[in-house]
Amino acid sequence: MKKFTDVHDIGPLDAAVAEALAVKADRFAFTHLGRHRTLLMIFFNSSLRTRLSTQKAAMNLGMNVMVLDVNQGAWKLETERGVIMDGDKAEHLLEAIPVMGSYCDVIGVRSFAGLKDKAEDYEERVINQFIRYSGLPVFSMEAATRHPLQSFADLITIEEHKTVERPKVVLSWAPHPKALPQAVPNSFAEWMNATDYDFVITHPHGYELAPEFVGKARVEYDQLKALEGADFVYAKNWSAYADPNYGRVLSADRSWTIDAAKMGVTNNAFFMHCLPVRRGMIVTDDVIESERSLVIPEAANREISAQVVLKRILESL
Ligand code: AN0
Ligand code: CP
Repeated sequence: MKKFTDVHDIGPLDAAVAEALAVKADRFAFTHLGRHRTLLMIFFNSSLRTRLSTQKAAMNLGMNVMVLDVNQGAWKLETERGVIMDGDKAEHLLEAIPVMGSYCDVIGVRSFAGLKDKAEDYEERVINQFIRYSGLPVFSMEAATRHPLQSFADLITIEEHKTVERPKVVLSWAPHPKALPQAVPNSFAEWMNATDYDFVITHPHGYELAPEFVGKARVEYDQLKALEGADFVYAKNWSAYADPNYGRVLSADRSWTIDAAKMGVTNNAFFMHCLPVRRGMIVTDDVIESERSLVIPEAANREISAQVVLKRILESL
C-alpha cells in the first residue's frame, strides 16, 4: 500500500477486517517487518488517540518512530505556493516535505480542515502535497475531509459486536460549542456505504454532508425516527458543509444530545463515538458509562487499524 487516505486504499473490507482480527490476536507476529524502518508522524493539530495508537502500532511492528508537532517547536509552515512569505511562516512545505522525507520511510499526517475555504479543504491540499513531494508512502491521521484510521477502527468494532448480519447503523449529529470538521462523519459514511449495513444519517436541517459522502445512505431529519430499531448509534458533531454556511455552527441544540430516552427507542443499541467527546453536549454521562457504550473498545481498535495499515505499507516497501 503506497497511500492510505480513503476507504478505496484498503481494498475489500472483509479481507481488511479479517487481517485486523488476526493482527489483534497476535500483535507481535510481524516485528521483523519494521526493522530499520522509521515512521515520521506529523501533527498540525492536537491528538491523544491517534498519536498513541499509531506509535504503539508502529512499535508492535518493530519500527522506529519520530513525532513532529508542527505548531510546537518547529518553524511555522507556509502551505500555499506563490505567496510572498513576509508574515509569520518561516518555512515552506515544499522544502520541509522533502527534508522530513529524507529522515524516514513512512509519513503519517494530521492536518484538519481550516473550515474557511471549502475548495482548499475538499481538495486536500496539505496531505496531497505530502503524497506528491515526499516520494514516500503517506497515510492520513485525519486530513481535511476524512479520518480513515478512525473509520476502519469503527468498522472493526461494529464487526466484533454485531449480532445480526446487516445491522442498522445510525450516524447522528449532536451538539458541540465549537466548529468541528466534517472529516469524521464523512469518513464514517464512506466506510459504512462500502458495507451492506442498513445505514442512516440524521441531523438538523442545514447540516447536510457532501453528496459524495452521503452516497446511498438514508437521511432522516427526525432523530427519534432515525434511531428506532438501531443496533449501533454513532454520535458526532460537525459544522455545516453547505454554502453559504461552510464551517459554521448553526445550532448547538441540546435536544439532539444522545440520552437514555433516545437509546430507549433503539434495538438496545451500542453507543459509539470517536472521542474526544464533550459529556452533556454530545452524550449524557449515563449513556457513555453504560455497558452498551463502545467508546473504549473503539479507541483500543485504533491500534489495530493503524497496525494493519502500517503492515501493508511495510510489505510494499
Ligand atoms: C476533531 C474532529 O471533530 O475532527 C477530532 C476528532 C477525532 N475533534 C475535535 O477537534 C474536538
Ligand atoms: N479519535 C481520535 O482521532 O482522537 P485524537 O484526536 O485524540 O487522536
